Amino acid sequence: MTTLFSLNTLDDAAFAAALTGIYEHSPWIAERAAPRRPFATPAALKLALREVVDSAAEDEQLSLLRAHPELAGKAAIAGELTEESTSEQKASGLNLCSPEEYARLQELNAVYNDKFGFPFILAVKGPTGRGLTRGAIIETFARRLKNTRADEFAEALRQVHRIAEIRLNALLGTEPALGAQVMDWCETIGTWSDDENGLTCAYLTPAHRRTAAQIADWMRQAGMIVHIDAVGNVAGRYASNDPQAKTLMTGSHYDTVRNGGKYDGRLGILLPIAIAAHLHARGERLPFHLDVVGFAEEEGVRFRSTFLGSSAITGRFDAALLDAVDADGITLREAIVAAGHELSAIPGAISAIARKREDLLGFVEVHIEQGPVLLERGLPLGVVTAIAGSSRYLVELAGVASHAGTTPMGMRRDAAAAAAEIVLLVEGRCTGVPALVGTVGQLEVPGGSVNVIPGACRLSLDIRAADDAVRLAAVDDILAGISAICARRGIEEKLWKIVEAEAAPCAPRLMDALGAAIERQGLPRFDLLSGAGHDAMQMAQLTEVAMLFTRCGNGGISHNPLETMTADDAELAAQVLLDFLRSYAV
Ligand code: HGY
Ligand code: MN
Ligand code: MN
Repeated sequence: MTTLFSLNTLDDAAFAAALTGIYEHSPWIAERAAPRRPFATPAALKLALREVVDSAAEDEQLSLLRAHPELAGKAAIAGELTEESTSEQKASGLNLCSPEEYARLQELNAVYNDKFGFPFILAVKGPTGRGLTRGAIIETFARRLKNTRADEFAEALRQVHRIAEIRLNALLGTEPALGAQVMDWCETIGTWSDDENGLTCAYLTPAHRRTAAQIADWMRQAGMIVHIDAVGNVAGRYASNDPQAKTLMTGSHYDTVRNGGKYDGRLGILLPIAIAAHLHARGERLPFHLDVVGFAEEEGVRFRSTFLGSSAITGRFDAALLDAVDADGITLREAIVAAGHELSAIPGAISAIARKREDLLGFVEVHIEQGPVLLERGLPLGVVTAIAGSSRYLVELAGVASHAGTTPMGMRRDAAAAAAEIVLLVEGRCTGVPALVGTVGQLEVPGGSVNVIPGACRLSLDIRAADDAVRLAAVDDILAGISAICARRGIEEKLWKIVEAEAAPCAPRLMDALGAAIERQGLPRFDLLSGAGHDAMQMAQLTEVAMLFTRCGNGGISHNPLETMTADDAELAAQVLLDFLRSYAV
């Protein structure tokens, strides 16, 4: 049985020999990593091997890629695959392709090799290590074919490292049990959606309430005391033996954007539940209450205002929002009543949700990075320094709808043309300014027709920055720019501010504790800014906060069905949070 201890104590040649099958036909990688021993953890060993490859010359990296067989290719047919590749391709049924699938793979192999000069490489055992379906493999193959060579070269190397990680797990007999559990739970609730294609779980819809009930159930099974509060937060407590103990909070949101990903928010709820279950199975209690909150609403999809769940926890819930209406004219108040709460009790029940500062030790949120930074650095985890502040607006432009064929260009009051200038204004103002971003995410011509000049156009603004002064200056310039565009074009503008969230710095003491736990996993601490908003920025109004980021695959994409992560990274995040909790000095 190979263990980390044996790998650390073998001589260099025996070490390299023990890792022969980890990187396909490429012994040079383990040979170069050998002198860096001893490795404190498997994660440290994996990182060292990755760093050998990433620091190698490009032609060595290319030879590594070319050492891999095609999927269901000639080598597979000729039975010339390595033992590892044979079992991996078999685990995904690549040895059982239909004639159509086989023909498609051969066609993709040929085009891919011709375009990139190396074979398509994919960890076919997938995010949980249990195997992708042939359909998912073929879809990924076709999607990555569109990459630039530089991007695809980097992605192919990342897939090689993922294959090596899965092979090392098998060699060492280490399975990411907590991580796989969290991935499975994300998969389960990821199938409950407001519409049949893609994951949309908006506030208090049937899918949202089914998800809440399931999260509550998993909390109960983990030995937690659970209730769902008046705004739909699922609040679970893994209680300390000391009833007077203070409380450390963690959690994230379980609502999603339209057609979103399975891990945004949900990872940060399900991962601490898996930790509570782990502690419960051991009868281990903490010197503080561990409260896990599934915040009911963070994305602002249904009622346009964000952080409804966490704002109730911080005592900053805006009661005026109870009259907000969704696209079907249902008010927030009606939605809460439909979710089973007494109308008369609502205002009091919401204010009763608020937590007291003096009861809390802090709030720590685990969340996917939703960007490419950790992925490109080859790091599974990062410590967040601050969460960017954001300003969101809705803009309505009113021009004159008129005949597309008879109205001379100089006589038009075209609302969509004005909107187009505004999109470029936002892009231009925010480009080139560090840690400032601007987005027009919604842009529509209500009731538009092909042959009618748009008389109306609606759009959204989302401006973010690490520094509030930078953000507010950009907002001022953009709003002034919109007025100038509308004045010049004879367009009437109306705009509503829907979100104003200040940047939230993370607490150095909590960051340091997370960083130390990451280093105890044999990984380097890496700090980074969060461009995405999170419940932690709301919780920062009430207590000190910190965030632990996990790496996102597929180029770091998020708010998209392609959002992905691995069970191994979820496992590392769980081990780091567990260590953080056990080491937390009250
Ligand atoms: O938009 C955001 O930053 C978050 O994902 N709601
Ligand atoms: Mn999100
Ligand atoms: Mn989120």
